Amino acid sequence: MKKEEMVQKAYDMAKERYLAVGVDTDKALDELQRLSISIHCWQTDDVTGFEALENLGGGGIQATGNYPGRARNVDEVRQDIDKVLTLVAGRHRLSLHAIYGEFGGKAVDRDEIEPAHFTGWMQWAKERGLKLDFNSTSFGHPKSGDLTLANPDKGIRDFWIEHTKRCRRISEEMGKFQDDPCMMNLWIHDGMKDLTVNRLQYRRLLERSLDEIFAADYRHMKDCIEAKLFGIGLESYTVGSYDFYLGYGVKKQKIVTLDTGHFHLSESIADKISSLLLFTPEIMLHVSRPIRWDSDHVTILNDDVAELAKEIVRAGALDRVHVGLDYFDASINRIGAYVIGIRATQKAFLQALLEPLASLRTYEDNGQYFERLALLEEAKSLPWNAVWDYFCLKNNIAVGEDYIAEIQQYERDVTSKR
Ligand code: RNT
Ligand code: ZN
Repeated sequence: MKKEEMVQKAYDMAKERYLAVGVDTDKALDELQRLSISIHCWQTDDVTGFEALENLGGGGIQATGNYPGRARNVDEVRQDIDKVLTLVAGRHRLSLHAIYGEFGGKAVDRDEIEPAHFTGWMQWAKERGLKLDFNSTSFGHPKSGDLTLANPDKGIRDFWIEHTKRCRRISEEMGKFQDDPCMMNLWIHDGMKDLTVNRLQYRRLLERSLDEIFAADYRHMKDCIEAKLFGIGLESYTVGSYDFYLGYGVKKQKIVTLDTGHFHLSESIADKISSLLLFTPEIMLHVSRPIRWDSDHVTILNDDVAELAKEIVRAGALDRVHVGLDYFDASINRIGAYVIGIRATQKAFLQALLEPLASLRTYEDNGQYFERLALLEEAKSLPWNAVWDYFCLKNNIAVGEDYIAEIQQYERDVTSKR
């Protein structure tokens, strides 16, 4: 039997099987088709960027591994993203960091960046029907140190305030150009390595910096603020903790970014969705995979991601939650890293969309908790993978493991020659 025929047959059977538990697979497929994932550009080059500045360094972030073939310039990033897009179904977004501008070999410092440095990206994205998102970059710079927006030194603080203001302006231009709001994420690493005795001071400074940054109102971009638990070398205190940004987000109605690697490992990120939906306007996600710490391993289909997707679908919040990825593994083929992570995220949402929710909720309403648990268990092995294969087939992209060979070929032809 030909593969297409097999996939079609399996889908027809799966469709019947799902109907028996009250689930419409065609409807689930339509919703999955609309799920737009914000693909992070920084897995292409290990979060290096293309500034022509001297003395970079400065810490705040770290990628590990030295697999050959990383993108060395904007053209190579685009080439790699183009390849990735041929191996995943759906229409997605691309999330850029400020250090990925087109600076034409000139030393443009972070407090000098302008929309003009990103018009090439806007044009390129438009040609592909991609929407752009944006991020300010406060790490990897001589002024990064341990404190940026929360630095008691006004000169350094102002430098980063100016940078972040400019990032908002760039995001506004992107949003206007693409006629769709640009999600701008603000994450800073600010913190201290050891016991800190003036925690309030730095948090107050960060609050003031944010107020200043957010003073201008924009219509085509949305602000997202991302918390973190700790950073390497900054283990004892993080200025922008979850409590801090949750409080700020609720007070100022900003979008809180939940990075799945930024919490205690036993904490459920999925459980935060329903609370944030009540008190903040929308939610931004950085789907990642922490191993022992915020290690930014490639996203896979594990229980954490599956549960996160389920909570979003159960809350009927697909239109209020923005799904972005954030990992950078420099130890394996980078194109492969993207494809695995994007496909895993889509699989998690597909499983969520195929959940027999009506029956589960009836059981719950009736206090039938054995029945609820039993159906949840059985739902795990319903033939969702037949629906997944059909989704890939219908979109004309590699079914199952077929993408491995395609990535190996791209490695032979392109990345191995860099
Ligand atoms: C770092 C944050 C942040 C970065 C990117 C590059 O811990 O997760 O989102 O990974 O901005
Ligand atoms: Zn993140």
